[in-house]
Amino acid sequence: DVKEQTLIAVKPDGVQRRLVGQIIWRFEQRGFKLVGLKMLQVSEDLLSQHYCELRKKPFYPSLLHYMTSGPVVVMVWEGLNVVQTSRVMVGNTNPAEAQAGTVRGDFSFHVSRNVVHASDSLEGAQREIQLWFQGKELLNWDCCDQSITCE
Ligand code: YYY
Ligand code: MG
Repeated sequence: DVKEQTLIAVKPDGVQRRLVGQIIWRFEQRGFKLVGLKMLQVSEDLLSQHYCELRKKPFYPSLLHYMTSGPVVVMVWEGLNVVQTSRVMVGNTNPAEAQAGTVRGDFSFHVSRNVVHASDSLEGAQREIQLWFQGKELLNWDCCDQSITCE
């Protein structure tokens, strides 16, 4: 589905380290289409919904603390297999196991400071996009190279 969408977020450590541009560049370079983008200071309420599956984990309190420690940049990217491909581009959750060439493998070494978030499934992506964005914040537009890259 060329209209598949995923949620990518540059976490507070990535914003502090001025990695936003490089991370956006990787998704542009791969050929995906940006359909939503904003910078915000996240509330604990939104984060607890975003990470609802992790709330029993021992690292959960420090995860919330870190994710609310500064602004994040959150994006929706669109394209064929974008959910799965983005996970590959972002790399393993634990940067020690992330391949060089992935965002985490190139920019991080600690699991709790892994720079970026990417939805892990189609259903997860849909849930997260609805949580972070209002429908009107997502643009439906034609990218000029679409007929060349994917049809
Ligand atoms: O989807 P992904 O971000 O790759 O990993 P999750 O298992 O969903 O965990 C979310 C988030 O939690 C992870 O990116 C860092 C943090 N975390 C942690 O601080 N310590 C762990 N042992 C596991 C995850
Ligand atoms: Mg996850």
